[in-house]
Amino acid sequence: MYTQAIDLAPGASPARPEAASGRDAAFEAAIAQDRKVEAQDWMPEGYRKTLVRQISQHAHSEVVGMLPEGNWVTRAPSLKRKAILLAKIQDEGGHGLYLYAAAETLGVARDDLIDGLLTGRAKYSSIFNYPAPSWADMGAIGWLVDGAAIMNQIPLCRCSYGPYARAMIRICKEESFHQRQGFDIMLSLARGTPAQKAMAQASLNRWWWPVVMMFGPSDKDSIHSAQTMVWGIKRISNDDLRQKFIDATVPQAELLGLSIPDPDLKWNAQRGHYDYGAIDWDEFWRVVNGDGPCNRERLGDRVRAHEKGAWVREAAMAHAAKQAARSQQRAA
Ligand code: BYC
Repeated sequence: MYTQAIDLAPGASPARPEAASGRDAAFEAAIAQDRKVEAQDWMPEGYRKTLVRQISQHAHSEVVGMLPEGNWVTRAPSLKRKAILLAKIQDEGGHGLYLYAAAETLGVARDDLIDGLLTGRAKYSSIFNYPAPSWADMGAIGWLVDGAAIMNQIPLCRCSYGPYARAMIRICKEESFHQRQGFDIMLSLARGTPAQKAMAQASLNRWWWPVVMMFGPSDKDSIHSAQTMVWGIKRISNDDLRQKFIDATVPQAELLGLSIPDPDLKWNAQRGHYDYGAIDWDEFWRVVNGDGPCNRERLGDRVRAHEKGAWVREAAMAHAAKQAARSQQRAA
């Protein structure tokens, strides 16, 4: 997918040797005409840095997002559910890889990005710092977390940066399967025994507000939105996406026969949207800043997995070096 990537020294900026004003004009024209900016095109440093930040945070979220579900692979209630869960988790690892590859086209080294995650320098989505203590959480994560992810990611398929937009197209197709498998788990539980239905309701109660927060701070507090919308990276604001998600999800909860834990949730015919209750932004920022229920556990697990995988990386590098030496010998 990323064969358009060019060979750049890590840290090098993909600049074209043109006069500054011409470069700016070409970039501005691409944005104004809604054309894609590609890796080899000149781009303002702020645009490049913003993309590296967002794409790498997104990649980290996919990788950390494997952890709450990984815990349930050995406890899935049937072979079919286990196979589906495994496939979903594997997809998330794949999404992380497409996204790291997309970030690399901007002249950053993957090792630096991963170091940012492991040292706590880089953010990942707040949502993965919540626990998943019951099987119903596998349903709620797929239905709600992947549902929110799709809502946020569909507009990113139209992002102005080509490699990110193209990665998002494939990711969204897979997320759609993830969302449906989650809803299917919730449906089975909601139509099951009273204890199963209660488990589904308890899970919805736990995940609802963290998922509503996942779209990011309200528009008035979003520091990046104004600029990223001008650049065509973000197409729909945090609050507008949150509203679209709530409007789409309420009827799904009704179909499941589950109630959303928000006493202020009600249809507003005048606005044509659901009104919803106040979001606990203190909780959001606590979690974003490292003090959520599972932040330490998630990061600790990632660091341990990285350390345990050192021998695999070393073996792969040694193999690649051997292959390169052999093809050099053959060419000589
Ligand atoms: N968690 O100015 P703002 C998934 C940070 S889905 C943590 O509005 P922006 C998956 C933000 O980074 C999840 N931090 O920022 C699903 C910024 O801090 P910095 C991943 C958050 O970038 C299922 C500050 O708050 N999806 O992977 O314009 C299974 C101010 O915010 C959060 C993506 O990453 C949060 N929830 O908008 C497995 C989608 N929200 O960076 C995996 C791509 C905000 O200045 N990303 N912050 O230190 C985006 O669309 C945007 O980056 C966001 C935030 C909407 C998330």
